[in-house]
Amino acid sequence: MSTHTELLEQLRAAVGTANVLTDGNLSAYEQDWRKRERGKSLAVVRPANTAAVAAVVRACAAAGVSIVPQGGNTGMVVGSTPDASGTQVVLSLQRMNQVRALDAANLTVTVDAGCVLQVIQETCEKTGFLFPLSMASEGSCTIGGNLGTNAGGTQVVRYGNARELCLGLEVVTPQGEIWDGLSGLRKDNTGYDLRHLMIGSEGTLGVITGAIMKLYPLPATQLTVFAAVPSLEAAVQLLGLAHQHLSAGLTGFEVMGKFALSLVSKHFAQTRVPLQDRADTPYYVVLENSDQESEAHARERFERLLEVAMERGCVLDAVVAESINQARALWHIRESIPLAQAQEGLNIKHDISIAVSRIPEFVLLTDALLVQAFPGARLVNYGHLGDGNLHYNVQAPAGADAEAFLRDDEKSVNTIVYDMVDRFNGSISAEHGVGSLKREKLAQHKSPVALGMMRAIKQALDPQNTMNPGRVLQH
Ligand code: FAD
Ligand code: S2G
Ligand code: ZN
Repeated sequence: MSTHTELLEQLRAAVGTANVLTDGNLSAYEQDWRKRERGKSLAVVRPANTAAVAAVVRACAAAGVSIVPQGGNTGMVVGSTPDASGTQVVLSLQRMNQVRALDAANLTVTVDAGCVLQVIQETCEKTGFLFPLSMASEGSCTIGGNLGTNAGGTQVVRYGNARELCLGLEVVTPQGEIWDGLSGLRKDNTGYDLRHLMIGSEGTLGVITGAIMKLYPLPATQLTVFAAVPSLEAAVQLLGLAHQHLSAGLTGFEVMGKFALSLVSKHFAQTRVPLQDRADTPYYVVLENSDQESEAHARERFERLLEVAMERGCVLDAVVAESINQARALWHIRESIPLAQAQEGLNIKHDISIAVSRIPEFVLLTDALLVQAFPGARLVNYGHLGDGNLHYNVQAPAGADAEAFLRDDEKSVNTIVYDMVDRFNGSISAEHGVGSLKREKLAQHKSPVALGMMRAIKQALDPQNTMNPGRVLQH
């Protein structure tokens, strides 16, 4: 019997025959969300609990078969799908999807890794708490993937990213041992912080099976505005005023280029985008304030901010949401941009971070280089300006063959953008991680000392290189 046949038998014994998928349409597990690469797995395995995950990992380790941990498969850098060899096991956490416990006094919630982000948000809200990690993929992404990629989203400016919201992990190591780090302590200085080593490791150092996350009180008031601004400089100025006037209440600050919004109007006609007819506004901002003070006080501060911003000319016009539904509609516009881009076709993504103060200059210089080098290419610029994180994406010229554009031009587009990111001391991946898509770029842009330390950690924890090989680091 071949090792693969033997292994498949062991996997069926570990998780049940129905949860070892080897044929039929497995594209949900083998095709990445951006449709950049289609892999082929030896099997997709869906364990129901941590002990079963450990049994799967042990069996694969003994057979020398690689594992690709997978949550919602919404990742942007081809990190959660198998390669084309047909020899890797996709370990899907989707059956481990329960909220395990909520501790009101400790302000923590303990969840299975396969728990969908939106389910965690809604479960906590029902019990009067806020779990603040939020992004457009929250209906399908899982907390395990959020921690695997150290995801950011639209409330980082107030609450931080997945890393800052995590107090502990349960992990199955590449050798199939279970590390229970679910203490939920806010202070614990006993040796290396293994939790932070695992967060952002993109499934290359172990399988996260559980997590304990911070909770916050639900805000008493939420105020949201959709503003038309005359330039990126004005958007940065508005951010400064928002920090000044709203202080800790500033919860979200997103910038959207006019062309990015035009894709939303084009592909989602039912989504009304306000203030689009202004010829003098290349950029728009969605800004949110939320806190515990009374509606009257919060509104007074919010309106004062907008007054000063208009006096200073950094806001030309604005729509303030008059209800929670209107606020949701304004956020829905912002969150529709990546979906509209996908409808428009294959595109080149740059998830970059630069010091906020330098973003306007970065965009001015890089736009000019790209427009000159690739006439007709369309720049879809938007993102989390509050954290200095832009989704500086490039779409093929209108009517052009997008596949050919990526095949022929992606490398040189990336070189222009990432060389400029280096010049501005930025990061080539602010929140999506490296996966396999940016592995070469990481090798070029990260310092040799940093890469050496990462390789030493990978060698120490996964010497067989069976945990998501070829992601983050080259073989
Ligand atoms: P997957 O895609 O399944 O996996 C992602 C990575 O994590 C892979 O390397 C995988 O191996 C690893 N992994 C998954 N589960 C585990 C586990 N249990 N243990 C160890 N490793 C694991 N991302 C942002 O940061 N901010 C955004 O604003 C944002 N917006 C998005 C909007 C849209 C429309 C889409 C489609 C994606 C967006 N993303 C965003 C990207 C994506 O949603 C995040 O990277 C998310 O964290 C991935 O979660 P997932 O469960 O889908 O993980
Ligand atoms: C977002 C989605 C990825 C992209 O919506 O904030 O992270 O660039 C992005 O489309
Ligand atoms: Zn984002």
